[in-house]
Amino acid sequence: MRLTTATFATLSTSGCLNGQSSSIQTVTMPGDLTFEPKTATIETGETVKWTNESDIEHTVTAYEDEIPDEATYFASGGFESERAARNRVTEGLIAPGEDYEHTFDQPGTYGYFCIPHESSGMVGTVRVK
Ligand SMILES: [Cu+2]
Repeated sequence: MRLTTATFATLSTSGCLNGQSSSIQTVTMPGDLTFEPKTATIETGETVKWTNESDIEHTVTAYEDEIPDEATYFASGGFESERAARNRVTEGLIAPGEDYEHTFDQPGTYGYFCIPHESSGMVGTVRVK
């Protein structure tokens, strides 16, 4: 009993000390045309880092009509609209081993996808509490 409590306290303390790194959540692209986890849940102000662990290129592209009204549009390549991202897809590609980050300042639900593999169901969701 006592040991369990002590262990828990230690974990909590290290969590606080690592405030900087714990505010980044990682979503991977493991190579089977998915985002893992498919739904990532974070706190407002936290950052999601998408890492491409596959050997092919992907994008992270928000669905313009599946993000909160007040939210800033986001897409790998830095596009300001889904249309621009789709029109200039090669500029938004995340190469194998590369990553893309976005910080979420507005709570809500965000839908996004990979342009080349949208038809294969490569879509994901970020829930910002
Ligand atoms: Cu993809």
